[in-house]
Amino acid sequence: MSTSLSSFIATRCTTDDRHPVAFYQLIHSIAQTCRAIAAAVDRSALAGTTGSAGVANVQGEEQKKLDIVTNTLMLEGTANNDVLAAVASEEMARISRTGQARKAGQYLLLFDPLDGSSNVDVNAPVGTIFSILRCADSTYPVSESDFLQPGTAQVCAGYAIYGAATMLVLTLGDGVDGFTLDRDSGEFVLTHPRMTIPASTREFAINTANTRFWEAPVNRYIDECLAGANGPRKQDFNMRWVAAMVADVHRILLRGGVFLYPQDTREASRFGKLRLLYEANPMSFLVEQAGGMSSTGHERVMDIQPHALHQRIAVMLGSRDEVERLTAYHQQAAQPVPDLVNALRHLWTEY
Ligand code: AFP
Repeated sequence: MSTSLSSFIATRCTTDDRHPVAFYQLIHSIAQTCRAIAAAVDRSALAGTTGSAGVANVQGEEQKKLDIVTNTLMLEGTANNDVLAAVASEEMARISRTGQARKAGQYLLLFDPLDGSSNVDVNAPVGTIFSILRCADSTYPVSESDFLQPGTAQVCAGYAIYGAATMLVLTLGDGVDGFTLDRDSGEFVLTHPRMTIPASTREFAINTANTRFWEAPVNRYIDECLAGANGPRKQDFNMRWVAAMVADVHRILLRGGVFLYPQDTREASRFGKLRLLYEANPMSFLVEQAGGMSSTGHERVMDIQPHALHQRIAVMLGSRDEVERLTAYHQQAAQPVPDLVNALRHLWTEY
């Protein structure tokens, strides 16, 4: 017999005493909202909600009409939850419910309501990414600094993908489960229990239009993949790029692979394109829970102490063997100068 998301959550609620009932109701509300977002995406061409809204978000990026519609749906869909202290969104400059008096045992929700929103106009996959943190008990009202917790503090993360089918993929910190929306019954049904990422892969995802801006370790890694069977890797690689992180990560959760959005030399202070709190941390949590790995090239993404709500970060995640290789290339690139100098000194004294 198939397991619905509702019964999956109900079972967790009775067997897992780490969280109150309202926490599981929050996950249920997020799933219901994702169902509403799927319908909004589905109808966008008919409803006239494709294209640009003609305004920019806090990061100076053009907002699509659906970015605004889906952000409102997420805010409204989670509004009536007693344990939700405050909400932060990639589409909002400030947190919602600022200054609210907090109660003990509350949570914080962060989300990107429509990841890859430009894809909507070309009928390609998009998604919603979310992350839940505990809100520290304190006498102060909830503020932005409450959200600045490392990825390791997440208690739940997930995404919905609106593609050929709508799916919800979820972790509560003990594995990853995938549910497919049954459009007839309106229920999410467990179709992909215990998702795991194979350790090795021959598939990578990166926007190669940025090649000239990458740092040396990333160029080395991609050059070696492209050299295929005749190169040092001695095997041919395949490449995919959907331009929606949700879709690229979903493919990796299903069949392995590695996804890179590295730091590049265009804006030295930006440290990458993807948002740490709304994209990198929740996806890293899911990938690690599925047996994969996630790094900036220099450190584990989930260990980073955030300093700003909309902070950006470099991300390399997916199959363990490839992410380990990438971090090794970054380590090697960080230390050659003294070694070279010593080797030259050694040669010089021998002569
Ligand atoms: P939007 O949500 O603003 O469309 O950005 C999507 C995204 O952050 C991420 O989902 C993609 O992996 C990445 O941008 C694609 O970026 P490029 O357009 O630079 O390839």
